[in-house]
Amino acid sequence: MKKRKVELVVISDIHLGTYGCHAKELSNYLSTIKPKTLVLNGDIIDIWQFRKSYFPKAHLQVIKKIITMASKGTKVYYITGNHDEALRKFSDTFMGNFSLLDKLVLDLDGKKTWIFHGDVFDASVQHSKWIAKLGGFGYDYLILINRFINWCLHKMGKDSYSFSKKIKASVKKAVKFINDFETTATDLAIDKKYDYVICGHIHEPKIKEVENKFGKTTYLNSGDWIENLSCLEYNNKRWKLFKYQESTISNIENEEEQLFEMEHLISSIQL
Ligand SMILES: [Mn+2]
Repeated sequence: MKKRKVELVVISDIHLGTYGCHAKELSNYLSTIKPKTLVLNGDIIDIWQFRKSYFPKAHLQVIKKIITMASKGTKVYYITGNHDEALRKFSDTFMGNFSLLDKLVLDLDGKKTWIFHGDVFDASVQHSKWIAKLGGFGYDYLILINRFINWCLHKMGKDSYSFSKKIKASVKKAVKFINDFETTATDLAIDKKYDYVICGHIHEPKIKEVENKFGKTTYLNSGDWIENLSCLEYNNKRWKLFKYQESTISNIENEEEQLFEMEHLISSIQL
């Protein structure tokens, strides 16, 4: 298969090592691209929620694909997030094409581009329980139970249903949190004269131009690989929000894997 050349790809919030992670779909996507630069913008390996017993092949496959990319010439920047902050003590490590960082500034065709995960705003943005939930075990189980229900719905020929998306949309606080996050990021970016500010963290993919009385900037969020299956691509001076085709996502494709996940759910409930 001929791979699509892309100048820059930004991916965040993969959460490898959790039930919610769509590693197989991400793996499929990674097989189709050949980026010059790949930025992994935080929460890639979920060290917070890491269970020794849960790291399926598909999750390992994602890591392998990224290492292969780096060995074939892709410049890989791994920016740490709150779920992989254990890696922060190794920040500013450079090995060949691979760099481990807290934040990154790139020059994209003369535009100043500021990239960081975004958890740094958790203290300044009004405290929200929603964001704490994104990091909790409860959220991971909610996703897993949701998948099981969707599997049943599919068998009955019905459409899938997303609990957490519904919760997120209906809870005013969650909406306010997202707005506050974006405002905080863009105010700072305008103040620092960045043309683009790129975050992850809040699992809300977006590209929007923002203007305040001091100037303007473009806010970009790469989303996540739990629910939105999204990332950012930059090519020929243009940004695109990539979304993995909904129709190609089967919740749990492989019978064997599905059994594996269900056994896990049952054994963890028994605990
Ligand atoms: Mn995060």
